[in-house]
Amino acid sequence: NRSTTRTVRLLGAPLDLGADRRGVDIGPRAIRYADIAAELETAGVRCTDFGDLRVPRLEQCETPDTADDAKYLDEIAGVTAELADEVAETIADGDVPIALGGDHATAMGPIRGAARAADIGVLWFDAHGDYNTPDTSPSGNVHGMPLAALTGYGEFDGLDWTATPTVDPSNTVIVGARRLDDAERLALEESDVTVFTMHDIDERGITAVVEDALDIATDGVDGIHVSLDLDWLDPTVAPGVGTPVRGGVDYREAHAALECVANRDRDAGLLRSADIVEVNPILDRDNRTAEVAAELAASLLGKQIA
Ligand code: EXY
Ligand code: MN
Ligand code: MN
Ligand code: MN
Repeated sequence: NRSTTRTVRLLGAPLDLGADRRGVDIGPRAIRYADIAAELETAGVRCTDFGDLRVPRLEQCETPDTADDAKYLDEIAGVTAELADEVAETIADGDVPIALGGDHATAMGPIRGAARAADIGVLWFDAHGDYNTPDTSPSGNVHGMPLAALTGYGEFDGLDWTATPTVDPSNTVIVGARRLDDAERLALEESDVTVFTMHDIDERGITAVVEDALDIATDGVDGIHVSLDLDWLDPTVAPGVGTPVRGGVDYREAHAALECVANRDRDAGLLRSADIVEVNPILDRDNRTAEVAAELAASLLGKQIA
């Protein structure tokens, strides 16, 4: 049980080198304009904002070869290493870091940072598996690969840390998957990562699925990281994403899911860090997706909505 007021530290990471569609680098700003700070305060936490990490602009990077199997991997490795340091420092200061992406390659930063201080499980809310490797990726886009890298699957040239798992695959759970590439699906089946699809949510309901996901993610570890890809939601609710897939969770299900996490956190003090990624304001309508992102952050931090 938690008696003192927690402080969330926002860490902006305008990283767009892992995705094809331009605009996801404006995500952190849009989420701030959606007033994530005020939303978080309604959840009873303090909120501080450490501004944005410096990210190389795509125009200034060397253009990758069309055959490049992991585009901008070096630059992404550099940015996420810095973000990992910021996250580790935040946790050492006793605060809760929330990284604002940026594309989903961003998540390598906070998860690497949080895993330095403790053994953690990961809840990965996403339409996708993000379990491709440079060998299996159909696109060469690194935002389709972070979960493989983090669980030590596949070969990532020049990323030494991927040789061993940052998080144990048996404490890694994907929730809401509905589009996996063929090789990715096979690799996931052979892995110890748990995948709950939209089909599972249809059949069993969101809260039953998330309770199971929490049991798995928290088994034998000290805490969890929550990775929230806005394309987890249905595109009618969150249109501002680069890789939308129909048939996602609705607004109520999304809040209910994060409330489950918050309830478990309230009892056990589990939440070490989080990221909110893939908000693309260029593709959005009236900043709706950033607003949903800000509200979901509040649910994750314990705000109860009616
Ligand atoms: N599986 C596809 C790829 O690897 O290219 C699409 C990945 C999208 C990844 C994102 C945002 O969750
Ligand atoms: Mn993703
Ligand atoms: Mn996704
Ligand atoms: Mn509720």
